[in-house]
Amino acid sequence: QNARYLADYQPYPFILSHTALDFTLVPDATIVRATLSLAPRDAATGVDLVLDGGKDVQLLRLTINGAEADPAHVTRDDEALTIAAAALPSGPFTLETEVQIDPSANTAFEGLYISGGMFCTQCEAEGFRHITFCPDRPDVMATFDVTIHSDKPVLLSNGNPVSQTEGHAEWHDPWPKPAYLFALVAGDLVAISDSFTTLSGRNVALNVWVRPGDEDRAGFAMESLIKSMKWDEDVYGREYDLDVFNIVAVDDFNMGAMENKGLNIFNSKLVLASPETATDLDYERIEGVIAHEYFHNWTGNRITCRDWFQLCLKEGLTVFRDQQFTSDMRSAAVKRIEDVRTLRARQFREDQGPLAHPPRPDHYEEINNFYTATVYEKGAEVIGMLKRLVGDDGYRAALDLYFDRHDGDAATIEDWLKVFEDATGRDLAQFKRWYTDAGTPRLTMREDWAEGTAGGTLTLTFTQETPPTPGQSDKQPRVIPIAVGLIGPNGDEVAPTRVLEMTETEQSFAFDNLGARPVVSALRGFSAPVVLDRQIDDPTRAFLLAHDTDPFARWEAGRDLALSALVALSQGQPGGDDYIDAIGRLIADQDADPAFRALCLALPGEEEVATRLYDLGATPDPDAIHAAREGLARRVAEAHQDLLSEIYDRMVVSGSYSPDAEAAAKRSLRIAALQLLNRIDNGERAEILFGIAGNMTERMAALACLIARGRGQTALQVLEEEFGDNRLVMDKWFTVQPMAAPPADAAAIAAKLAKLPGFDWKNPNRFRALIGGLTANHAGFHAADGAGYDFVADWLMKMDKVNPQIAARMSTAFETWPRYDETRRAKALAALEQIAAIEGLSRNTREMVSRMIA
Ligand code: BAL
Ligand code: ZN
Repeated sequence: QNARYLADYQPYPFILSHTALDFTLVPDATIVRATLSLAPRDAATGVDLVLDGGKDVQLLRLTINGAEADPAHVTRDDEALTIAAAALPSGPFTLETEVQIDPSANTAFEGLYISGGMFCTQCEAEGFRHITFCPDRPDVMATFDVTIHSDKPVLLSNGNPVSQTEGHAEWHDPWPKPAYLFALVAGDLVAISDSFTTLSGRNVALNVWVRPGDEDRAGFAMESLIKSMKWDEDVYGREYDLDVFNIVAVDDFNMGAMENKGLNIFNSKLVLASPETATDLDYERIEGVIAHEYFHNWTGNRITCRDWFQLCLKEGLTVFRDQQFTSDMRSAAVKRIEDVRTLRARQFREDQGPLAHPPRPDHYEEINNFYTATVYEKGAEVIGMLKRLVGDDGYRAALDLYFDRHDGDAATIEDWLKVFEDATGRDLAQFKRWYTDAGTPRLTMREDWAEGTAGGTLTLTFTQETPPTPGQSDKQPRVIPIAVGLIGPNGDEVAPTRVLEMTETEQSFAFDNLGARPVVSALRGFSAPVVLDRQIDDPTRAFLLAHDTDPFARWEAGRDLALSALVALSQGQPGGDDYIDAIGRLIADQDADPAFRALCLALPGEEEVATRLYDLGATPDPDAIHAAREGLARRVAEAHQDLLSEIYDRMVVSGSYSPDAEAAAKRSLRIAALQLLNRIDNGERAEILFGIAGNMTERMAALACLIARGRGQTALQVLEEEFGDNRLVMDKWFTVQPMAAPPADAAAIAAKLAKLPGFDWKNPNRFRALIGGLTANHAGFHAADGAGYDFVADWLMKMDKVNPQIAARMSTAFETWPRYDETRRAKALAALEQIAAIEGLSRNTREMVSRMIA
């Protein structure tokens, strides 16, 4: 009964036109004076004024139009301050509050808190109410003036600087924004600076602020920002709109980063990078997340969400835009494969379990629990489908209309779909189900071949069905764009990609005038987020892996071949020969992109095999899956030892380190070869590589190989001696040990690491590093004795008291528990029930755990 419902939406009964804030920053007694310029939306209604405000906000003074408010008209509870209608003027009025807050006690990192001596904020989704009283909802938008008094040398807020003197700074943000986009930073910081000239010729000052000593690791973030600004102008025609753009790196941060207007605040792991400390993946993520936050300036800030149910309006679109950006900066084919892998690993998993929800949920208890793969990644997939259906020109016309029509608005999914309808003339009523319905559709494909005098006809019949999800038992058919191509028996493409538009539960599509029966390349580019079922044997998969012209479909064929082998092997049946042959041919192909070969060479993860087994109606056995995967990897290494050694020796990138796609691709292929060879050389190559590699990408890969072989101790010690004072490297050190360990040891290793003084668990990155390291070890976390479950549950209970957001997010490690055998299910359920029984459990964790138990 604590849920909030989309259907209950009402506009806020007051208009807030301007917010002036004055901060006197003291770690345990910060004073915030807020001046809100308000007016009743409808002068005749005479409603009470309800301002959000947490119990950590202590009210010192309240005036209305300069006069002290009569206490009889003011009521306060743990969540709000209410001023009776009788105390309010009938026209516009000014409400001033003075409150005291304690940033030093804020361990939840929502609102104003302190990280490494620096004051900083995180207000999305509902953090502003921990700073002062206000209407803390995204459809209430105001211009802001902010004054900061502090002895910290650097004082930042949103918008443009107005004045900066010692101990004092003023900022003005001319763009109306909701409170969740407010930000403030005060600290001992240094900037690396640059500038950008926008398409209309305005000069923007750019700064990346870091702690002194970190400057030499901030250059890549700045480069990424400049590339993002240019790309958004070139591809979407979007220009930046303030005189300054600031990015600040913070060590304690619940999320990856935050798009506050003109003042993006980042988790330091998504800003700081040097070849010695960051991997290629870190660099790629930094580039992508800097872009993501920058792109929010238009998709999120200039056009925001009416309410939090619409979160995917800004997040799905902004993820889609950052995916496009990365595709343009790097390899589009590789990026698509990586995105699909992430989608399946995180979002399909979510859709398949008790936490399934639509991209636009219709109710929630705690909005922080809905920053999910469904809202983000599936939200992006839905936009990809829209683009596929309306074409590139239709998409651009719709986006232009969206920016024209809704600039300055707090918009909805209905507004979003309407611009596509108006720009393209399409009816999107059925398409909307992608936003409102949970679950991953199962698409079954049947092939019928008929010879005829004018050539053969291939008829493809598709059936769609979406399994029930919590609260949604009956699903209607969706619009599914299915990209299909045909490959002739000689390996040539006989029909280029055609997008079939499926709208019915069952539907057939014919391809005429074919010479001989072709092989179908289906769901090219992963044209829709569905599970495709088709009758296909391993030789046909191997044929597609060799000949498909669509890189995604080609990779998928290899993936399916590997999965079919691993499914068989984990069930004690023979398998893998076709895969081993086909993969040998692929890696011998010197013309193929190294990154693509690396992706094909990496075996599917154990969790992915578990998912496939579950999809097939079997109960996954984590130990059997682990053994099957280890066995197959060893057989690949034995069968292709010479080829793999040659790749390993040849894919050395000469010269100084560069994080660009080409160099990273070579390293990824080399590492993929190393990981296989590691099964038969007992870690010898890994040991040498760890000692000589000049970059963290190869060193971490080598370290993981050594740990997997039970000989990581020396390397771990070396890394600790070299980087003991570098938090980001030490996070990797904490992650890799339980993650790469033999499963039987993983929980014990995690428990040992948790006792180290360096396990600064209140730091979200360190907590995620260790707990996430264990949960990423599939057979380790799901150990039959329940040690993994117990360890994680204990830490979630501890963290919940300090930082509920992090505890709730990490609890998703348990979301797959219903898949497993009875013993594991009983142990996982007992762990969840233990958490649920805690008195004073946060709303965040309570909601997650009760959904998982339900
Ligand atoms: N808006 C929260 C962080 C992000 O998605 O960019
Ligand atoms: Zn975002």
